[in-house]
Amino acid sequence: MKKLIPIFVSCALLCGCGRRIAADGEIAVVPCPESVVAGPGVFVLKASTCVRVLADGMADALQALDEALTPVFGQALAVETGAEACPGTVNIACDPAMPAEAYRLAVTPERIDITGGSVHGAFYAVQTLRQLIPLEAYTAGDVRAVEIPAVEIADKPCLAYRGAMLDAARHFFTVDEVKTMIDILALHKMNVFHWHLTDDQGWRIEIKKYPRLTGIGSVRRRTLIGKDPGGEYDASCRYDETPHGGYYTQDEIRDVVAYAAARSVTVIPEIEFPGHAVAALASYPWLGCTGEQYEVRQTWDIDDRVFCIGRESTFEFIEGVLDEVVELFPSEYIHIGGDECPTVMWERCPACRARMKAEGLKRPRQLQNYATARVEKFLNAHGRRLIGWDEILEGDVMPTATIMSWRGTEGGVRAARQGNQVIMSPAEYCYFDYYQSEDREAEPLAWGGYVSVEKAYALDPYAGLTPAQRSCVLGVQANLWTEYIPTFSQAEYMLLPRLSALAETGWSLDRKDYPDYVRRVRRLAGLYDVCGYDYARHIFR
Ligand code: TNX
Repeated sequence: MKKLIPIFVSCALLCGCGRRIAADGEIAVVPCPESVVAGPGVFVLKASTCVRVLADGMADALQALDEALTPVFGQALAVETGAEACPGTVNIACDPAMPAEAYRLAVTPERIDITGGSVHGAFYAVQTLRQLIPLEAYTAGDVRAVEIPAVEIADKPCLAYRGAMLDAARHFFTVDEVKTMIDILALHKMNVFHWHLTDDQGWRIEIKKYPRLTGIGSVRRRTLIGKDPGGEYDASCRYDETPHGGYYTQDEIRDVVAYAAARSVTVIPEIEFPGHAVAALASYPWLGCTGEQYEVRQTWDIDDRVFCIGRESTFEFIEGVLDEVVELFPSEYIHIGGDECPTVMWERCPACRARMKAEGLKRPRQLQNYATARVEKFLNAHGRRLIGWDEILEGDVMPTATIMSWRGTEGGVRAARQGNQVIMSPAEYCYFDYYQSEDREAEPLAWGGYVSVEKAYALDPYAGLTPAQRSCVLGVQANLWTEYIPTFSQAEYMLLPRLSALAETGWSLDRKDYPDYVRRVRRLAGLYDVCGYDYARHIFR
């Protein structure tokens, strides 16, 4: 990721010379605002224009404005506080009568008025303003003034939860890369970063009580490369023999959480339980049913080696981990995974069988319900709510759990019908680890599947639900699993522009229009270039 910081601007500021950049011809904002009314003329935003802050608590919106304009002018605009808006300035106000994430952005030849329902709304107004700045302003150099087209925008999101997941377990991404992901979410007015921190192939979060999780569990000896043989890991497999590892210290996690909060993004951590557990079991063999010493996994797919549900020590462990997790992450929701958890080890395990008997459980699968319910009680006692993948619906799910529907929308529909809250993330629309063009040969190796931008755009999170059931749908999420995504620039390439399509479902569900989105996203791609994000350029040909 390259950041553009022009070095020539100081001359323009000192001598008052420099160029005035004309407004771009069209107004094109992604995700689509609720209403856009173009007006006559332009506002001329200058390096000398003042920002006037009319409400308390707007610091994050102001910071966002600085970050948007510093690459243009080489410096932030001057800031003053005041009780009233002024002509010739950018005014930032708050109207608590509006929904928290709503905003109005009024650009006239006289001034720019930003009004947020809260700092979040004001932050989103700045994200919209970024898309009104002529793209040339970022590259021209020697910029003294930029024209912003006159427009009146009133906007608010349709869905409360607009998320994306990054799998930092299959491949590790640095704190700076994670922050870039958060920048990308913020640009698209997305408000949840789901951080997949543990899996068979790596444990990535420092837990003080259990230091071997990162001491042992954060490094795998080698990594399967090339095509996944579909679960058969034999001599024909090819490996990158370089150890792969990395983890986030608790200080780094606090830093990321604060960085995200300043961008109106909540970080939801995911700690996988009771499946996808091999890295944890490799660190502490007593967490498994047999006590065997395993290696951190080097291949992909589903693994039979999961947490033992028979022993109390497993619950002591997960509660010890979650104690630290809830300290680090202020989010209301904590994700405990719950997907793809085979029961074969439990079936053979005397402790698990004893647990089934003691709890009156008829099928091994119910051990997962039992374990999930215990973890949920623990989280609730800490004032938090549990999210799990749709597998937690199998058996008796607690009515208070939130379901992330990934195996199609069926799980979500079933959950909503029984009154559970739902986040729609069906693989055929939302899995951005799938190929994004039909010509697989021309693409980097991917998990499989095919999710075009058009398909990503077509997600209807309300399909199959009555109006009453729709209120159970919190929102939508894109998932970036990283088995075959070893670098962050490849992650950007897989995310963009598909993430903008998902963002529009979340923000603009009641006004989606694919041809119009295509027009607007072409313009947004220019901003991706400015930000130095990699993206699937061929989609735009
Ligand atoms: C299924 S989606 C998984 C992941 C894989 C992904 C690959 C889910 C909850 N589990 O462990 O990485 O497929 O697309």
